[in-house]
Amino acid sequence: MHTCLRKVTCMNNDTIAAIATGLSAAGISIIRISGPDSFSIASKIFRNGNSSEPIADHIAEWESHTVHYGFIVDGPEVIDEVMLLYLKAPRTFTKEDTIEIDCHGGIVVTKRILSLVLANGARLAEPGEFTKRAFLNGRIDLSQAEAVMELIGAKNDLAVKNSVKQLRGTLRDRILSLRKQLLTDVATIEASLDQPEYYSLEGFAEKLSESVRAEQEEILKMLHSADNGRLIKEGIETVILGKPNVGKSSLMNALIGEDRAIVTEIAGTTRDTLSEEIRLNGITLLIVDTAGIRNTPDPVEKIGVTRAHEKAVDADLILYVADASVLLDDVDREILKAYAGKKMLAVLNKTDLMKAPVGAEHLTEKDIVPAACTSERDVRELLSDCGCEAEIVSVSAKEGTGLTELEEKISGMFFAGNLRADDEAVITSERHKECLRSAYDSLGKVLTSIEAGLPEDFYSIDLMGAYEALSRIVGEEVDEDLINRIFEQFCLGK
Ligand SMILES: Nc1nc2c(ncn2[C@@H]2O[C@H](COP(=O)(O)OP(=O)(O)OP(=O)(O)O)[C@@H](O)[C@H]2O)c(=O)[nH]1
Ligand SMILES: [Mg+2]
Repeated sequence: MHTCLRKVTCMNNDTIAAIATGLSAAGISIIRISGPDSFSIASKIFRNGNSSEPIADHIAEWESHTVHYGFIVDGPEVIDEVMLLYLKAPRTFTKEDTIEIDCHGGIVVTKRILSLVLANGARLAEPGEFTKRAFLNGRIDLSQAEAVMELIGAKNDLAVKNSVKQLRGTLRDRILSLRKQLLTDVATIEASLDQPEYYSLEGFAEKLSESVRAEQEEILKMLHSADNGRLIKEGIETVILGKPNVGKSSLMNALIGEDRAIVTEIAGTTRDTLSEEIRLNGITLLIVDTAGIRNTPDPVEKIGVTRAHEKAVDADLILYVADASVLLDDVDREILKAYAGKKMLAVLNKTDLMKAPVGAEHLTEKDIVPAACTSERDVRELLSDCGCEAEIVSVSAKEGTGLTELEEKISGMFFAGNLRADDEAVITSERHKECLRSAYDSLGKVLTSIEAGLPEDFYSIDLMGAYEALSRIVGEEVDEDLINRIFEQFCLGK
């Protein structure tokens, strides 16, 4: 189906053009042209170097992958001084003849050159059409094309790294090797059904179930990586939770580096949830400040507390904040019990209040701590009482101490080391996840058939079902509609 799709689309291969750079005043802009008429269009609007000669006669003789200095002209009018990249098929992104014009970055100039290119025979490219052509012309598979899109939209270093891995074909290679294994299984079954005198199926069911289980395990690994995939792509939703006045909003402000949330000494200051995005050691955190948890008659604050709980339920990480200058109580206990199953980090804030005042450094901690105070040990005991497995970090949101340790702890809790060392791309796409799930289910059916002692041709049907589901990831066995929907999400000029 794949080859057929390619043929259909390549038959009416016209020449497309678009502005490949962002439309704002910049040093340079790039106009990209791809398709069979790219060179003839360039020859009509480009004047080489200092010569006043048109280039029509020479362009076919140019060496591929060369850069040419000159001017874009509309008849006698010179529009801009440019560099022109001349790239002959098939060693180009789209595998088609390609021209790139680097012009001055003014919006008006760039648009004017694009109009001129269109007036001379190109059609305005649809969003993602260059990448779509790269896919349809067999330069990249669908997972690589999707990686291009993810790379453009990447919000953090890890997302960039991951999409580059996928772009280099790590996912494709894994899928192809799984598919090869499935085909070998099917071929063995078919051969023995066709020629039972040469191929025996003796003991085959056991071997097959072993190999199907291994394939399922591989798929499961990829599906598990999708949990990380979402966090990499969208960020880790980190909800700050705790009693009123413990310094949640102060911690939020300290982490994002600006006075975003209102801070006062009045308990119950924060009423609504407030989200901010930060990048931390290459990952993205979506930090959510919430209203302090307490039983309150105030209807507005009550709604705030409900919202805090709603956010906490869906959080990827809870930063539970306790105030070192007051005692832990039943509300702390309730909070910890409610979220014992979640990924959590305990933050003991206001530890600056536990320090010896200037001139009294000779005093021991015991002499200077206020009567009501909480130590790391107290927090640890309560955590363990409530069944929470959380590490504790002592900080002062006010003085900014302990924040680096807190940040390191947070990033260490996610993808700890394994993603960096691991050379495999993480699944970030819902589409890939669906295909993997469907392949996994088909393999499950093979196992059920084996256990039920059904005839071998039943195995083949579901093995092929898994094969097809995996093929959809790399863009085979997919219909044109889906292809169009995927590429429509791209930006113009890519
Ligand atoms: N000494 C000291 N004071 C702090 C620290 N962090 C916060 N505070 C103070 O504690 C008070 C409460 O801080 P907030 O950040 O508003 O506390 P909150 O948890 O957001 O409070 P609610 O919004 O009411 O739930 C303010 O007066 C802060 O200046 C800290 O690390 N040290
Ligand atoms: Mg607050």
